[in-house]
Amino acid sequence: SSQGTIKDKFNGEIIGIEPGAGIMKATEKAIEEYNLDYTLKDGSSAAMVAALKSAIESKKWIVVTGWTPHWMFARWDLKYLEDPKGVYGGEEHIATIARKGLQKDAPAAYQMLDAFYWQPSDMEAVMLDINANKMDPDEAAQKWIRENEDKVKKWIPEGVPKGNLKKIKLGYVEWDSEIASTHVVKHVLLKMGYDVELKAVDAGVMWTGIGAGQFDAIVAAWLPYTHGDYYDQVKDKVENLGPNLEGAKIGLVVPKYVTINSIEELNN
Ligand code: PBE
Repeated sequence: SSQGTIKDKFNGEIIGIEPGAGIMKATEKAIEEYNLDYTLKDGSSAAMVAALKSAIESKKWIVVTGWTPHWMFARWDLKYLEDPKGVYGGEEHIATIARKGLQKDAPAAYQMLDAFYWQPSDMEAVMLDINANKMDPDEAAQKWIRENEDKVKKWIPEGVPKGNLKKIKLGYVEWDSEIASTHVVKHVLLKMGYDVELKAVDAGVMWTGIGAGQFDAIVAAWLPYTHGDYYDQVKDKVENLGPNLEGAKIGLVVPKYVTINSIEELNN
């Protein structure tokens, strides 16, 4: 029989992350649009990477929900499966979103958040220190700041008052990419003399939280696609400070030794 050869090699599974992530919704859509006879397993970003690592160690086939920037591409030889139907939306950016009123309450912090902009390679360096080099996120962020003084200097406004708000609350999700960015922003704000509180939550809570003004800002908005639905629900209540990183992407990722190249081949 010609049935299931490829699918069996993948055990009929796509290894996902936690349910609220945009990439999970996109993958459910991909399963529908490509008519995939696969189960999307949910779990966590850490469990997904652990599954990928152990599959690679035994050269087994595995397909995971992946994204760029991510340290996994520096660590292993991986590739995106082609997405001819464009279900995963192509290239996008990560935006900074502030609550309304932050500019008045903490003008210097607001300006720093507005100026925050870096390259995928910057984010990857922090991610690699945390995940491959087992560094604490705070330590990795401080190291990056030390090594990139020129970039950081451009984000810190001069002669702008700190304002009445002394503590800045940042919401984020514990995705590797967002752990990196949020900790870097935390340490820049600390350098500026603010107190900073980080709150790790689910994607849904991050978005309702910024909409309700429970967070002062998030630097984890994947737009226009991955978090498009979440953003549409709060966009009138928040201030979009624009991209802090360009060249982001989501999709299905496999080790390079996997011999298929397109999502369409998953059912073969
Ligand atoms: N991610 C990382 C997130 C955005 C950042 C791709 C896992 C998501 O899917 O919502």
